[in-house]
Amino acid sequence: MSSAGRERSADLLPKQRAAQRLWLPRAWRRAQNAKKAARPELDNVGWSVHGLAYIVDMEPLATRYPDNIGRIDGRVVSHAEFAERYEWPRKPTIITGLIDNWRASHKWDFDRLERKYRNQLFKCGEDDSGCSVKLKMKYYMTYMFKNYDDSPLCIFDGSFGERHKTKRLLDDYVVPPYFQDDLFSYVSSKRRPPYRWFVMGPARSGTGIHIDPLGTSAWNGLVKGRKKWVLIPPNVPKALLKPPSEISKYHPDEAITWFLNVYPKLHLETNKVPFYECVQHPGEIMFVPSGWWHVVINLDNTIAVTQNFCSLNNLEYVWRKTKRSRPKMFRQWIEQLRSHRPDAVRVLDRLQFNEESGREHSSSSNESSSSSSSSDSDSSSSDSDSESDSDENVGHGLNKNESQSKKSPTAPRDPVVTRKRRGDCSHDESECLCKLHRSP
Ligand SMILES: O=C(O)CCC(=O)C(=O)O
Ligand SMILES: [Fe+2]
Repeated sequence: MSSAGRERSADLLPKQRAAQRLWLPRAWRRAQNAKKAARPELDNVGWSVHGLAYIVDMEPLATRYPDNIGRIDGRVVSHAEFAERYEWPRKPTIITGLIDNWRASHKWDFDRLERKYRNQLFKCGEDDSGCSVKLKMKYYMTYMFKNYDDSPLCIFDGSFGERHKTKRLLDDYVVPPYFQDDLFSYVSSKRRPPYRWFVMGPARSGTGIHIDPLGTSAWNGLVKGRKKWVLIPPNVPKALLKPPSEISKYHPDEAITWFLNVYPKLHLETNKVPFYECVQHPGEIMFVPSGWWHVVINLDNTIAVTQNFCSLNNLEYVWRKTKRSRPKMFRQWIEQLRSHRPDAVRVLDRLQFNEESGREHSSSSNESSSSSSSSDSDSSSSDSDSESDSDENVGHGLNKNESQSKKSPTAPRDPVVTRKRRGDCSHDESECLCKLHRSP
């Protein structure tokens, strides 16, 4: 049966109707098993405990608030200009004009994907012991099109590019030219952290508030549907961004909880927490710079691909995070960079020098005392806390951020702060939302 049982029964021939009667319960059982494994805490109450599918209209999220994020045409803006205007100053933006040329723009529709990958397993969660929870594409599609869950299961598959039967998806998109130089490609494949994900999910699913892991930046190319994004500068304390615990008993870390409870407050207090927000449309690529908080909710059934990377422009942040949380990988990686990338060596030498000369101590006193970032290992933070140590080019407001001086991507940053912070995410695998814990 095609199209994941999406046809109305009245349109079906009797034979097809019989097939659907058998098919739906099986697909449903498989999805129930996956849901049970991925979120056992919902076993007693069910996945639609708040009835959000019936009471939340997603359209106001799409239309009520104006986009305040800039867009650039990826066919017109050169790599050097992108680095200078966005990557180096860590300014989020949406890139248009590149996805039209991807094969995915015509190959990744729901029916075609279902036909081509119908029996392939895709990861849509993790169980208590950190093992992947997977569903065949055909079952996931049925679930996606028919669910009424508050915060539905979402495919977030970080190993599609490694599996024989799904790696063909790699041929359907092109890493945007701005992001092709990934210094993590010098990490051995055994140790390299997951870095690319195939993402598919229905309305109300999404990704709760987090910072991407290891100081990496990310791009997220949307092929189908719409995603609503909010991006908040690195220096904003986590405490201002978390849903109140009494409200979010069942779905504390889910994007929908954030949009229903925290987002309206941010709008009332825009002077307290500056942020970007926008609706990403099909064909658009979001650029998320290192350290930025972000939260994403799907407004429709969506298909996207996202990759994280380390470039010369965010090496400083990645260096700091990786050194601390992946020491073995770090040593091996730096060795490789030193032998193959003289351009990176200049940056590494400066970081090393600053660390050894103790510069990090001189600036740690600048830390905002209001920061709560240092105090916990919040499950909703992907890679630690907010970056409150004032080393950022990012100002306290977006306007300041926008008017940052334009430095050349290779100009030295000073001072480089490598102060150790308390409470970096302990990466408790059972809780953390970060991409590392969505590993294959
Ligand atoms: O749900 C999404 O598409 C956003 C994904 C995201 O932020 C991430 O993968 O780190
Ligand atoms: Fe992210």
